[in-house]
Amino acid sequence: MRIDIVTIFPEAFTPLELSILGRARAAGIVDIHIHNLRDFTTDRHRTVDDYPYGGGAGMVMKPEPFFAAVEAILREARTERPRIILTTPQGRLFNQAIARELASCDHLILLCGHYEGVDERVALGLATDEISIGDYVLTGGELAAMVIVDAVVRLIPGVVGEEESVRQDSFSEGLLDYPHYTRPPEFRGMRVPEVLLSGHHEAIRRWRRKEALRRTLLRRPDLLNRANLTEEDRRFLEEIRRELAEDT
Ligand code: 6GU
Repeated sequence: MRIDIVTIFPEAFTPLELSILGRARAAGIVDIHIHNLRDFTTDRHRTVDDYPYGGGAGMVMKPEPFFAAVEAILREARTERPRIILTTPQGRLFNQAIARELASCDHLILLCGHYEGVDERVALGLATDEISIGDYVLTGGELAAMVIVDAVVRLIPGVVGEEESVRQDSFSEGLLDYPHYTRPPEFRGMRVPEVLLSGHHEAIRRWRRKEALRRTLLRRPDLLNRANLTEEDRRFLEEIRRELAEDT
């Protein structure tokens, strides 16, 4: 997969050189190019923003440098139908399903928004997608772009060591993850649940499934309505509800 990022802060993207993402780049699984938006300006001051038509506070990012940057990327990459993603708090809310969809693409171009906003013609005439990473406001789209790249790249086969760990992780099935423990068996008065030390694989599987359901019910009940629940899951949820009622 090829990923191009267009930003006024190219130096903010060093995290993409580290750890799993750094290894995926070194292995040639993903080819990431960072572009300075100012390199696509034509004036002496390399201007990327201007006053808003209609007045009001703050500056608006000019459209021409974004169009010039994408056109230069397309001339170089010659890919068919890249996804061109504008990061903006007004976008579609990013989630695991969107990450999966983007992970199947050959080419992503991410445009990082800033200031009060980006001239609407970038959304209308250039971007194929507008994405937000959550209901809060960041000073710029750089962190959002890195969140999207991280979530997408780890889904590409070969990037994360064990395929199984990607398949089983939180949200891949629409539930929160179960609790994890490692040694020691007791730490500061907190004991590892006995079943995990038992070596009884079926009992461990059942415990993990039930605890994933318990956490989802308590912390994110909204996820349960959309999850694919089995008969066993429904029985576990009944048990959990009964246990909760007994505790009060
Ligand atoms: Cl994509 N950009 C900015 N500036 N703020 C955000 C965001 C994006 N997603 C959530 N907040």
